[in-house]
Amino acid sequence: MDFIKVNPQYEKHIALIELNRPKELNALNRQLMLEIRDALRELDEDDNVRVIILTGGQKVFAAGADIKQMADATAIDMLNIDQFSTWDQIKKTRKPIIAAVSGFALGGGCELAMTCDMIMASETARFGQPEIKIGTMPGAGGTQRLTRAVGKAMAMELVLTGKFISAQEALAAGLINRIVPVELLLDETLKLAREIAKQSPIAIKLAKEAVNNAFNSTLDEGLVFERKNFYLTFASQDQKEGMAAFVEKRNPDFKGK
Ligand code: DAK
Repeated sequence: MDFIKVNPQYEKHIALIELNRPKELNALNRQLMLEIRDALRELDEDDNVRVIILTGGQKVFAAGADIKQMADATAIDMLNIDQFSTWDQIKKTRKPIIAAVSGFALGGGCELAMTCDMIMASETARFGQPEIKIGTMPGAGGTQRLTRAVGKAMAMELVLTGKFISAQEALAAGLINRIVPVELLLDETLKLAREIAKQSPIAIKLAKEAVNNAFNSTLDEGLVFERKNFYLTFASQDQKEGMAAFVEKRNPDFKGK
């Protein structure tokens, strides 16, 4: 791995992926994206991992796709490069992924954060879809996920002007989960990850799937989907353990079975 650092057991059940191309503000070149894809695939299959944190470190999350690498591409080059395998892998990762964003999350960087399940931000975080300023437009979900997260008015403004918003504005718009001081970003993200990692991994997986399904279905379809996943949790030992622990007034010990 040249452009990311991966620690599958940063803490018990919590994996950390760190983008590591600091001089280029973690610009997402093709190799970096493939490295994320491969790391996520492995972590999703690793039974010891329950939650994945994706961060760019304290200075910058990612300033977008690598403009220098894309500048001379033709439409057919863009079509032929299998760019979506990474984005598809993020989307189909069944374990929760938390983005920890400090500094710029722009273009593909903002899209990367939005493809994760939750976003923790430091007070220096800046979000934007500035592709319009370089003669193009978002291509990895920016017009779709941003609009669903913040609504049409703000999404339209960000996509059509390329302006950035602060962490405070992103919080008010519902794009992120919370804002923490820069030096506490990883600690606070770990606290959230621990809260999730101690739950039943089976229930977490099924619940994540059901929430995501809300974006792709009518209310009635979504409710049916939710109900089936709810029933399925009752096939797990974890559900028996969780409810027995409640009755016995003790903490549950979930095994993911
Ligand atoms: N690509 C390549 N290099 C970048 C870069 C980028 N996106 N962003 C920054 N860098 C490089 C700079 O060129 C500079 O390199 P040197 O000149 O030192 O060699 C170094 O990082 C430091 O940047 P600056 O000197 O510019 O630093 P500043 O603090 O002055 O400015 C900035 C920071 C973030 C405001 C500025 O660097 C900037 O505006 N960067 C570009 C932001 C941007 O336009 N991002 C959107 C790119 S387009 C798709 C998937 C994804 C995408 C599309 C399709 N498919 C799957 C189909 C995504 C597209 C995009 O993200």
